[in-house]
Amino acid sequence: MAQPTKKTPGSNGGETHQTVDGRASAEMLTTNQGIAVSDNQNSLRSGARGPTLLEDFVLREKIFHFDHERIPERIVHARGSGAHGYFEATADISDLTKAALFRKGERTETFVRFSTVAGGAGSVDTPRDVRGFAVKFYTTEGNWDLVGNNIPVFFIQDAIKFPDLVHAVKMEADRGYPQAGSAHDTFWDWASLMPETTHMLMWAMSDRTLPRSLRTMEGFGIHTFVLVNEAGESHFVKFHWKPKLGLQSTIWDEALKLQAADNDYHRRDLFEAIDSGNFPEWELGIQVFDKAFAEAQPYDVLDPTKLIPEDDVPVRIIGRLVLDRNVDNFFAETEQVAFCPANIVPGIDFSNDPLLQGRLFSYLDTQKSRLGTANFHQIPVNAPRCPFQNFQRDGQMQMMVPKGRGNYEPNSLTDHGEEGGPRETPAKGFATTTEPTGESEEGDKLRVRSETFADHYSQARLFFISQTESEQAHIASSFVFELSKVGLLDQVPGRMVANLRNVDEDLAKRVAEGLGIPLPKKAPAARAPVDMPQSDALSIHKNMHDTLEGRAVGILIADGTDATELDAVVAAVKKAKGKPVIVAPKVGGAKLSDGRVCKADGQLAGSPSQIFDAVALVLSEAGTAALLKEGAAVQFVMDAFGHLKAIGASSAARPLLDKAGVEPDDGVTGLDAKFLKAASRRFYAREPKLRTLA
Ligand code: HDE
Repeated sequence: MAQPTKKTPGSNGGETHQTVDGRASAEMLTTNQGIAVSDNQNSLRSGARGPTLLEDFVLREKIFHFDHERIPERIVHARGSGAHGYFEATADISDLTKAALFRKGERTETFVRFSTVAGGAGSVDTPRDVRGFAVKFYTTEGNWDLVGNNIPVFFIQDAIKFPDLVHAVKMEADRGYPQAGSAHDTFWDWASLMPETTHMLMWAMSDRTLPRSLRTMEGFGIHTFVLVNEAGESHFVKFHWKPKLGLQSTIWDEALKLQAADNDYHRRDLFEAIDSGNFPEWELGIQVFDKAFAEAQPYDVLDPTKLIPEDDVPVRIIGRLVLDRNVDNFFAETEQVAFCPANIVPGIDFSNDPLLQGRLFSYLDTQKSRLGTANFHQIPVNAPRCPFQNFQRDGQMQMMVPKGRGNYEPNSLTDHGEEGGPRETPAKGFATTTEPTGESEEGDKLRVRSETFADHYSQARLFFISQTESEQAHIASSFVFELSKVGLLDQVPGRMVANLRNVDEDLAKRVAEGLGIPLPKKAPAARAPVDMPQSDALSIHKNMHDTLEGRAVGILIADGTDATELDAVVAAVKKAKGKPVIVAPKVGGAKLSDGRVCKADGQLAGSPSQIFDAVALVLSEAGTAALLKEGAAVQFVMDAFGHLKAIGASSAARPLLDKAGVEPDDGVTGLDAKFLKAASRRFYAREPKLRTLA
């Protein structure tokens, strides 16, 4: 019979159990009370065909626990992927901040969660949506959470509008759809009535919301924060994450098809990259500015719908973030991680951004309903790595065992030889600073919006004029697509286009034409927009790196594929740090020219080219002839061409290229060095030949 077991104190069931005689028995299945289970297949019943007995504590406990396995999903950012890593400070910024994590050379453990915003936890990875980029730094001075997005501005200026934004964008209240996308009545009804959303809408309609990978998107703290140095001097700061691999996005048709091809496209990509040792990396950059700069700008630096152009305040790189460990358990870590913008450490402080101020309350509050207890900070993924102690007591799920009578303050218990507990530390403790503006928090109680927040269009225009021609066409086409989905409310598209006329007349005309509606009268602007010089930092295309690193090449083979040619392509892709993925009609593989059977990584029918960054067709004449009759093979090539990807092909594969309608251009090559170069980028110049964009 199995030995009774008892848990090692503090263990969580995943750790080693001890038998009473000291033998480790991690392999032994037990109840939550440590009772060894003898039969996990059959419940206890009265007779072989009789009723189940209430006495069966093994069954009851198992079903009871199962019934409670889910917790409420996040109201926003429900679908996410997390990973562990570290942050390393690479520059000396002690003149700006006393925060220990920014001491040059300091390494800080981190946990990062990326997310979509609108969809539920089980939705897909690739809708057009903003991505969350939340980083928890377990610093030696306590946890700092930088809870940002992949877009540097936000939809609204004041926290009081957040529930309206979220209600409007999430699935409609009566019908429960659409899941995860903004292309529906209620979102555009609301957005077209809120001119302050215009700048963010420009970003949302751009390819920024269609990232190729979580590894190839930027992150932003969005709000203006404050850095405080040892002398108590403060500066304004904006935080930026810049991906080491540069920026990459998909295009709309590809994103749509990805939703069908792989619901977990981003989650899988992140997990596999880390698993294979290709650790995703970002640089942390800061834009630092003072009161004089802030006051000289045509916008308010406290307005979260505005960015600070990098041309005005360059981004200074101060550290790097490396994600080098996947989670051990999705629920325990990625689901239970609790971010809170109010988690801040000495040396960093909040500004008076009214959106940030609202967030400081919300996140703490939401964790109580999600995680069910005020003690959620004790969950391993949330617990600070530095010591933490105070007089907060008890509550559901208290995991710690505070000792002694000292649970109030002040006390004189130490004078009597007892544990008195911790004391406040004026010299080291967090002290709130005044903003660099020296703005006083005193004032009349008013429900107002500062006049300095009134210009809603200048930066939307700045964004549009900073894009390449192809990016501008994508933005115009996205507006057309999204507004074409607005059904019942026929005044909405016109209202939206009326706003867009304040951004760019050409954009407004293109959208109106695409929708087939007359150009409406320009919406009155609360404050007349001003022209700002265009900024390259705002474009994806101008910030792409020509590299194969981190990119996947789909290599299509069939019976008869030349073995030498295949080996050479695979080796070359690997050498360039790309990921070769063999695709064949049968996953069991194809018989190569030398008689060898090459196993496939994916079957053609389930591995469409949208999951790759470039494709190679390594085919013999016979193999090509066979694939010409295979719809999935023709589609594979057609989509690679349509999604502006490089196609390298054996000369024998020509008939397949012809059947797929591939026309020669720089992205269509042989299987030589030219292909590797082409596979490092996309061919946006091809697009106007393939589809009509607005
Ligand atoms: Fe959030 N947001 N938010 N948000 N947010 C949440 O917190 C909220 C805002 C962001 O991976 C919630 O734990 C309010 C801006 C990310 O776990 C909730 C307001 C930005 C994540 C919440 C904002 C964000 C959240 C839902 C307006 C970019 C995911 C569950 C005042 C700077 C974090 C949760 C993760 C999550 C509230 C605005 C980013 C309800 C009230 C602006 C990345 O507390």
